This record gives sequence, structure tokens and C-alpha cells, in this order.
Amino acid sequence: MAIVNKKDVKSVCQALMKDGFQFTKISSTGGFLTVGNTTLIIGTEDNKLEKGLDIIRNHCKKRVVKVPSLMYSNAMYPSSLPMDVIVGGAIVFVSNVERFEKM
Ligand code: 2BA
Repeated sequence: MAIVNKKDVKSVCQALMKDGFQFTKISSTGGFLTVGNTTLIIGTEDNKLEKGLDIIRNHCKKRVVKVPSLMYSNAMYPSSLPMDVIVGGAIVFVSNVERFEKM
């Protein structure tokens, strides 16, 4: 399961497809910035895991996003200066699938 920035989705999906990965795209929203991102559910064999991770790594860039510093600061001492938050490349959870069936 990979949480990917919207700006990287097209290129990462094209690359995954080219290498024969099957996946499902789900629109999702980050809890912190509350902006849209995309979650890819990718089902694959163990021996293709590293290849899949390489593709994601190579297509998902780190970005700096400015956020109001109130998100961080003590409300007693608010500041109007925005702060930089680094988002991405991608957040990836790898877990084993107990059973897979296609019916
Ligand atoms: P958001 O929750 O909108 O978080 C965007 C970025 O804000 C994060 O980038 C991180 O740099 C920062 N951030 C998040 N929570 C923070 C907090 N409590 N205090 C300070 N800074 C915080 P990424 O780490 O690259 O995460 C990108 C997106 O991936 C997240 O969007 C969220 O949708 C997802 N994500 C990240 N870690 C996760 C986790 N442990 N479980 C589930 N989803 C996760």
C-alpha cells in the first residue's frame, strides 16, 4: 500500500503498469495537511517487491509545502509566518497477504 502525492501518480502508475504490476487507485486525504493524495493498493509476488519499491522510489519526489505555522505552534503564541513541511516521496506499508482469490 503506497500513499503517493497527486503530482507523482501518473508517472508512478505508468511505470508500475509497464512492469506488469496490478494495482488499485484510491483517492485519499492526508490527516495533517488535509489535502488529497492517492493510495495505491498493489498486490504482487514476494520476488517482485523490491522492483515495485524501486519504481515508487524513482517516481515519487520529496516536496516542500508551506503550511500556516498555527498548525504547529502553541495557540498562545501564534505566528503568521508559514512553515515548511517536507512531504513524500511516498509512504509505503508492506504486509503479507494471507489469502488472495479472484472469483
Ligand atoms: P499528511 O497527513 O497530510 O502529512 C503531510 C506531511 O506533513 C507529512 O509528509 C509530514 O511531513 C508532515 N506531518 C504529518 N503529520 C505531522 C504531525 N503530526 N506533525 C508534524 N508534521 C506532520 P509525509 O510523512 O510524506 O506523509 C504524506 C502523507 O502520507 C500524509 O499526509 C498521510 O496521508 C500519509 N501518511 C504518512 N505517514 C502515515 C502513517 N504513519 N500512517 C498513515 N498514513 C500516513
